[in-house]
Amino acid sequence: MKKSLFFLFICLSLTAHSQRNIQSLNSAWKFATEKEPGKTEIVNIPHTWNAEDAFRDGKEYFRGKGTYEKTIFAPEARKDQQVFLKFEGSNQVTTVFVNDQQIGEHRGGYTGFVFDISEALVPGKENKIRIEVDNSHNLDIPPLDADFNFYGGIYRDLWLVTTPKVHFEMANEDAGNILIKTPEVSEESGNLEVEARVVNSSAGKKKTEVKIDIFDPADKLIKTLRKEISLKAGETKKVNFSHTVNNPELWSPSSPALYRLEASVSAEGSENDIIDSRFGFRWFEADPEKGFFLNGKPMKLIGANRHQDFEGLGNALPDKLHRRDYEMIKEMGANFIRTAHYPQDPEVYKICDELGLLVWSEIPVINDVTDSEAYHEVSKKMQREQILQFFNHPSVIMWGYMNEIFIRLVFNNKLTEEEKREKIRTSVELAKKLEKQTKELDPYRLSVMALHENEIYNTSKIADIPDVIGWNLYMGWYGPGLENFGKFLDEQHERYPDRPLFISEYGPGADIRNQTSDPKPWDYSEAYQLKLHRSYIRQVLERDFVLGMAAWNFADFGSSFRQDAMPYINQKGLLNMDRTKKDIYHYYRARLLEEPVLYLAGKNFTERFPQDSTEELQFTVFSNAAEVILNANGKKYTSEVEEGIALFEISLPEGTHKLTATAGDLSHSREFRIRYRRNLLSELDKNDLLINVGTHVQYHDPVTKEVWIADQEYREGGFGYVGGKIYQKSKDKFQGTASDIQGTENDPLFQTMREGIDSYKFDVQKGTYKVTLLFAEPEYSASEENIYNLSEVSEEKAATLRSFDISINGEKVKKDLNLARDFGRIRAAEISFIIRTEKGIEVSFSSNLGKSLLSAIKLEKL
Ligand code: GCB
Ligand code: CA
Repeated sequence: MKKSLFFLFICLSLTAHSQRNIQSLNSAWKFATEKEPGKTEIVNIPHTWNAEDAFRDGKEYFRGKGTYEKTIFAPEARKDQQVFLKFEGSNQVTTVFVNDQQIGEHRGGYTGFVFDISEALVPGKENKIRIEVDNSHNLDIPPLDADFNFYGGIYRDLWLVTTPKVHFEMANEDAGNILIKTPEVSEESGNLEVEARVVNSSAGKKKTEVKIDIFDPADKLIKTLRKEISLKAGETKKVNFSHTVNNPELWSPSSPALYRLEASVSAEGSENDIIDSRFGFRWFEADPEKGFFLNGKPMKLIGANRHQDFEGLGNALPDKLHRRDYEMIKEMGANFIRTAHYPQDPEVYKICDELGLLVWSEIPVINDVTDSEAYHEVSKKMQREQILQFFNHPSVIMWGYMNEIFIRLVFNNKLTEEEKREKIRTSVELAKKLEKQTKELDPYRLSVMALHENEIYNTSKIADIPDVIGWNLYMGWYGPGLENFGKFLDEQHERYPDRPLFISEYGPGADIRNQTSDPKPWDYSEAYQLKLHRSYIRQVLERDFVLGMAAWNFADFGSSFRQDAMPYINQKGLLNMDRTKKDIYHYYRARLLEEPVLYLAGKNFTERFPQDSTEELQFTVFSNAAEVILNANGKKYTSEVEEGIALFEISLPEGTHKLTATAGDLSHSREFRIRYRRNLLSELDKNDLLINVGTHVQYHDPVTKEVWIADQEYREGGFGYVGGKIYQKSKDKFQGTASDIQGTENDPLFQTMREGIDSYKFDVQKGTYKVTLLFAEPEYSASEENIYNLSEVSEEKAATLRSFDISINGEKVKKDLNLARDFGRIRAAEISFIIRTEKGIEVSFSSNLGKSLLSAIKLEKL
């Protein structure tokens, strides 16, 4: 064919349709696990088999093999096409069989991969597809260990892609097919380098033309580039293009301008393959002294880390929920997101491009490494897949490759010094390999790793390897003192002035059922969450050298071995796991957004119990106005806004009050119910009295809607405890026990308690009452021995034996209560007593051995 004819052919085929066919293969798979092979069910992808058991059985959730099967019909025409299975993510070893022939295996649960099944398919027939997925612990595959669940299954979309015989490369990890680089960008010009790989899967030699169309953000065609190449049968060739766009529209969080590139390859006698990709022009820099710069302008990066699981779904989310999360992150005023510890759904990177969120994406090399060739190779492959798959996204600015890699080593006292040295050596070696690979694949972005607060990262010199260092800092939570955060940063900056620093994680656990105006570390209150985040934001904003900060975590997430206020859930989220917002989310809006924000806090703290009219209550309003007015009980109060907070301390009469905050044109109201503690006993006819013993925290039961008020000391004429101490595992952690209390969902109520308590007193009137005592034995080692056998009990056992008697108004109602023996350890127990009194109720506790305990008490008038 002459050249002109050849072009005519191309033009004709171009006006025809795109020949690549992409269809989802999500529906109706026959599925079973090796745990229950007889139990097959029909499931849809995205799918995980751990959506429930990871929250029911804790760390015992099923990790093993699951098998997916279905048949697909391959039309005759498939003979002339290439057919691929394209996975967006499947955890963690995936093996594909077509008609029982093994096609391939992919290791790693967080990146995409593609299998060419063309040869194995029989055209004109039903073909059997079997996919085995295994999420067993595997020493060769990161993550080995982490504070999140490794849900098994094909948990992201699965696609069936058919292309013409001559097509853009699909194989392996190059799922992006085309790399768009912008090595030099300025206001005046944007340099574009495009690298495409074309494959000839046909039996003969092919003369092809590769064409690139570039469209501006208004989708106007601005340039067409062409190249002719010829390919031998079976050959793959790289094709490069370059172009300069003058005065490019720059991509940024406030103006996320996206260009688009369409690439097509056409070959004589064959149909076109067309693909497209978005990209953007921006440049950035991390200055160790002045902080982060985007497009030449300073920008403090502020945002959050995000895990990919969701209430009830495990990690198997529809795209819509991924998108919704990032929309909420943007609506919070954030400009930054770290994809927690692994690459996320492809949809995530698209939406970050569209919304204007800067991204740190990392691979799950976390907590520990295996000193093996295999582990190192899988890690490298993951990094390669992540980089190539998400290369074109202007939102991505940093590639991460390790998180807290020495944390297991530091806490593992079984390792010998020699073993520790070996771990350090192999980790440093791996970091060097990953750094090298990252830079080879992508010299245009920053490399980064996240560290926990420990000198070992400096002494091992691992912290000298990447461009940027992220510190995961938990002062005021795992360690003491909020102000130690800033001190630590200053010290690091002074010692390593050339190292750009980022705060990759920070935040306390917070449970919306726990409320107080007097927050303390580990009380899991929303107020403590506010206190910590407020302080950290201030300390970062005071320091130009800090590039930015990412809260841990955007939302609560599943972690099977955790025992927070809600077992199996890490509760450091700004949102709950179902994505309802905690108050702190609104605080970030007030701190970060430029548009006016006003939010009267206390969504989950609308019931207040001051002593009486003399005790002032705290009301908090989040705003970015200079001043906020609060209307309450017919009075107007004014407060200046400091660090996004207007604080009102006012006293209110009993009753229900609608409070209204106003600032400028905005107003926000909320109803609060005020009851005086002084009057609670005289109102027992109407309301029961419930007390969360052993803590300053008020607890809201979301099921019964009951409120258990914070504990108080007894005073004449009132009610409260006498004697004893708040039970605390450690003196700085106001949680009681952290254990998962069996037999209740109200863990925080039972976790906190008073130990050695002498009595609980209520100065009530004559009448009949029901007194309910709530307990939990907090010690795993508590002895079940009988106190009467004490002479036969070893000293060691006697030390863990807890036995006490209970009397009410002088009458013994319970003898030798041994919680471990009578109910079990770490288990919620409740005992109610019906009593008549002429005057007052005194529940007293006397110990036979060990200390008495009380977690909560409820008084009802019958
Ligand atoms: C960390 C880890 C993260 C944990 C977090 C926590 O430093 O990087 O995976 O979830 O702390 O909550 O303890
Ligand atoms: Ca309690």
